[in-house]
Amino acid sequence: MFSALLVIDVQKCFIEGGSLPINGGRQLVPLINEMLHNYKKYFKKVIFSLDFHPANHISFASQHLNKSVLDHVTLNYDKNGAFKFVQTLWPDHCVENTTDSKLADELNFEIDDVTLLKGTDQNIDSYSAFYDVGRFSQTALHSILTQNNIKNVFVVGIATDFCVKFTALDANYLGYTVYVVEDLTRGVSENSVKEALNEMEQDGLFVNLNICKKN
Ligand code: VGL
Ligand code: ZN
Repeated sequence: MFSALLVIDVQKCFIEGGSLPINGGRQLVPLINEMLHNYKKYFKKVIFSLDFHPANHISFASQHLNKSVLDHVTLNYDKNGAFKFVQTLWPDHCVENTTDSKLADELNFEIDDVTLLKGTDQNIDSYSAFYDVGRFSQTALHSILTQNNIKNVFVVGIATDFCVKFTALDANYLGYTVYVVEDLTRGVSENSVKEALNEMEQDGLFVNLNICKKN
């Protein structure tokens, strides 16, 4: 039984200087590198996801009349019956094939690691690295993990309260044993990070796994 490390969205867009900077994002890079240095041998696969949107993506406030960043809109999807998603609106971010969408400089990506794009459909957001927010379509992640006989996933990255949370909850939904390494994540806001950690814990995930050295 094998384990994978999922490094969620550690991209230029989400660190200081990017289009949707998350507090402490840049700090994460050396910490994740140190974790890779110490623990990579325990992971059968290391997978780096990238938020990768078309320039007119539905999650961008710029695509909605009279809406601002952090407003919400309710989107209706009807693929498998009615499904409504309350979409948070973001600044234009992680636009496909821009510098902003690239992995953070200095992140220790190696040749045998996997990258995975998400959020590539203009009409629906995908916080999780497994599914879009309606679970209508999947990325290759579940099949990559299945093919490699991986049953445990460790989740790190950005943002604790969005893409890390949705990825961890979907992994749990798909039957993986999930560990969220809290001190290798950074979130949008303190309150929603707290809520997200609670929500993940309620769902039976192993959160608050802290591996960074404490002084
Ligand atoms: C994310 C907001 C918008 C994330 C992605 O990676 O958590 N957050 N798109
Ligand atoms: Zn996004």
